Amino acid sequence: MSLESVEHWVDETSALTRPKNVVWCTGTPEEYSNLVDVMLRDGTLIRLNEQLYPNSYLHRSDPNDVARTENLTFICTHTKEAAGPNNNWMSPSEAKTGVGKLFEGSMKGRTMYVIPYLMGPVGSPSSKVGVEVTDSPYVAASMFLMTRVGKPALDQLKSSDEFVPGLHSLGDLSPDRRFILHFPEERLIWSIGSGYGGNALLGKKCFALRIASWMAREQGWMAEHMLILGLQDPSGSKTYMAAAFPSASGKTNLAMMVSALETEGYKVWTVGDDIAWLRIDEEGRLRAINPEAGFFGVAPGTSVSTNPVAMHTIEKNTIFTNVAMTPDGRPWWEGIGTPPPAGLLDWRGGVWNGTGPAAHPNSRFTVPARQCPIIDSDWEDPRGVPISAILFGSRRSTLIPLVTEALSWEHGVFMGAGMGAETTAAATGKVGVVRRDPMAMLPFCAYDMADYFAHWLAMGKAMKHPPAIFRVNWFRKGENGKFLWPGFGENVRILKWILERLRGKTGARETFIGSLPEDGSIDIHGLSVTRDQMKTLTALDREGWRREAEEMGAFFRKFGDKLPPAIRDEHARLARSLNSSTQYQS
Ligand code: OXD
Ligand code: MN
Repeated sequence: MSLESVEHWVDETSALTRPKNVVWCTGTPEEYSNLVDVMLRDGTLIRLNEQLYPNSYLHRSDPNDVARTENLTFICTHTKEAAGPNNNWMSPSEAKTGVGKLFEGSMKGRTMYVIPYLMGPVGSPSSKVGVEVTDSPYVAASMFLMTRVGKPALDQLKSSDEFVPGLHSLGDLSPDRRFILHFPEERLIWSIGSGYGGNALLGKKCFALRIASWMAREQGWMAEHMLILGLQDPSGSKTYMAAAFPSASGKTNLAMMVSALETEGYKVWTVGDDIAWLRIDEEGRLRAINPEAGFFGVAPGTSVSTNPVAMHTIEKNTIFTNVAMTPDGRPWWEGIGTPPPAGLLDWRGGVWNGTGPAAHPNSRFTVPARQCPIIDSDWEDPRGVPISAILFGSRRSTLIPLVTEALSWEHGVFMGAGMGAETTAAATGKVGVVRRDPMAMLPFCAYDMADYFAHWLAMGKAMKHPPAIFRVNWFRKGENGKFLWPGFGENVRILKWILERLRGKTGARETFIGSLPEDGSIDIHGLSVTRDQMKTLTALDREGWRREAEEMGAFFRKFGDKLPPAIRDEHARLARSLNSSTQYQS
């Protein structure tokens, strides 16, 4: 039944895009190697050193096409209000006719790949089917690494009618004719003019976050930009946490952390590094699955000291995009921990002249998750893993303490809703400016964020055992411009503090921004961080918070009357504590 609807949609799509042939993917290893062969022949892929990086390749994208383009990403709902002030909006009819024209004959002379894929573990009530049609073999191969292609999806289609169609064409790769369109009401994705991951691997941001955020609100679950990790304690018991951070802010590093407290028995296990789908179980707890089957991680800064687990994960079967390449065929990037060798080729393929980055700042690795040496034994459990804590984090060089515990679910939702973040290279635009990025979902929530906050509040009410919420910030800098906290594997010390808070085993001082660690309650034995630094990292800077509260207010006011009263009240409470006033028109 549903397979027929897929076939019907594929026929329509090929009539529109007119490819030279159509290939249905069933997900076998042979298909993957055929795709690779096609790309090795036409230069889309370059084989890396087969001894050191078996079955691994380098792809260089068009230099105009290296990151998500939020300005060219649209939500096409019947009313503009549904998309909210946080999205670019286009009417569905304008989108279908205007952008439809660009798809006419866009696949001429190319092969169209039809990729049925499953987001989520096989057999999970949370898992969902997508079908991507693409004229890019690079996108097709990447989908093989990032999702469960073929049989798992077709099997699920036998028992359910629901699938999310996604049409992708490279078009002519011109940013002038690039559009990433979402039709959440009909669960449809159209993307043209880009081959970059977040714009083109439609299972990821387009489906698993934007379309899924819409479905989640309708169906009473949550689709979040969150890593999922398990923290094992010395007794061997595991506590799962989900953490939302904006793009390129260390989610992969946190999810794959080699704990600095491993000899004491604290160890981290990876469930996912980017997206979580969360549901309430029969006992009233929140459970999370990782809808993806691979990692699309940021390469620069990844090294044996910052993320040895990722370095092992990407030793084989990996596609690297826009990294530099050494003369002996190894991938190279800034921060990899080895000096750039003579004759290094930069991300564009020319000999690197030593100025500017050799690897693109948003260069990536794409790799199957099962290769991760610390992948959690339950990462594919159809029920998902129970979540005890939710963390919100972002890059903030000032103000935001190392860790703060929310005073209640409502307060935690407010913390996430008001979160400011310094921008990164994962999206085009200026890097390092603070913008409000609620729950790290600003680029990914397909509907009015005021309704999204209301959905979070409602989910909290529906749970008997809601997770505790924490705000974290590893990115504080001192006056010398250096980070105050060592980060990476040392972040386990903060996870340990969180675990102790969950168990009521350590003290915190309650303040109007939340509960801050009591002096000495964060385990810093063996670290060179001074007590003064710890004081700065956990201090409350009233003047800074006054500005922060004002900036939050300016952001919240964009949502007008729709802003849920609980968020308004939390904001007013914060402002009152700072002796300043906030105003909302009502
Ligand atoms: C990503 C992103 O690729 O958030 O995960 O940009
Ligand atoms: Mn992401």
